[in-house]
Amino acid sequence: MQISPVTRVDTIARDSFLADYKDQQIPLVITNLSRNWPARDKWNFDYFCQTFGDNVVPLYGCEEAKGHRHQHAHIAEMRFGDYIQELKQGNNKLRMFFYNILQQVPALLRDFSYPEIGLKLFKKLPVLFFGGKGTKVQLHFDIDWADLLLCHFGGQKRVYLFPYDQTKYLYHVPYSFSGLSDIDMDRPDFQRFPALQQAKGSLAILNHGDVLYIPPGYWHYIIYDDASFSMTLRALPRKLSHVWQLIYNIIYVRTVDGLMRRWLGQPWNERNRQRAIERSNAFAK
Ligand SMILES: O=C(O)CCC(=O)C(=O)O
Repeated sequence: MQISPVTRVDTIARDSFLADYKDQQIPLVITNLSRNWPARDKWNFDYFCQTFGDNVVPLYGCEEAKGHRHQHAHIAEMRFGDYIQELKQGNNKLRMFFYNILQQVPALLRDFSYPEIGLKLFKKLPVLFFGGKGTKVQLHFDIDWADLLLCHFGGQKRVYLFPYDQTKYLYHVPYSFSGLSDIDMDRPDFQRFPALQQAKGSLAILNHGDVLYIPPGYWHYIIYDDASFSMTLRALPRKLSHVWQLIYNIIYVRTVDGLMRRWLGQPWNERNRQRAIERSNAFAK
């Protein structure tokens, strides 16, 4: 596997960002994009507990969904304040995923602004992600083919990134947006998953205040080195081929998978797992 570090800049002009990163589909870490946000000083676990500690939040696991369960179903619900206690005590098996803060806690919107770097950010969908020290988020790409700004807070998080043309090496599970959940990017098992050796990607190490630009369709695998959280802002696709991907993923891929899981359950999942292994192993050298 070839992994290079993602470029880091303090600031970047709109034109350079568009020409050198967005148009070329190259990830970038911008360390000062959130410099003037009140969130940078205010946002931490205690502040969130004061703001929405009593909200009951859906929590997701780190394993793939088994049997008839929908691939994106949550596995538990908890008061947010209790969830944060769990994270502080070392729970790294429960993640908060895609929590829409605009809908749930509009007051938080006053703590940040939408950066002017040439992305037409979709104002209705700033979403939060939380995880405990050691949480790993399986390799996946986002269903909506959006340009993403992952704005990070708290301790360290690492993000492995692979462009979509690396899909063949990444054990993509058919009818899903994920790779096999037992792939561990920190300790890739090349005996079981030999095609991973061919993959070329990059690694971003994020600390408090860093913003990571993730181009559309990029695979990402995330490791929470510390209990921490991020807010992702997104610009929905405008290019026809990307809009088509979004429609295809939402209407066809998700629907077929949902129906087949309900109908067949685990044999459907096993079939897809097996296909992922066969397809990528065919590219192993
Ligand atoms: O940081 C996380 O836990 C997941 C972030 C993610 O997958 C995303 O922003 O698309």
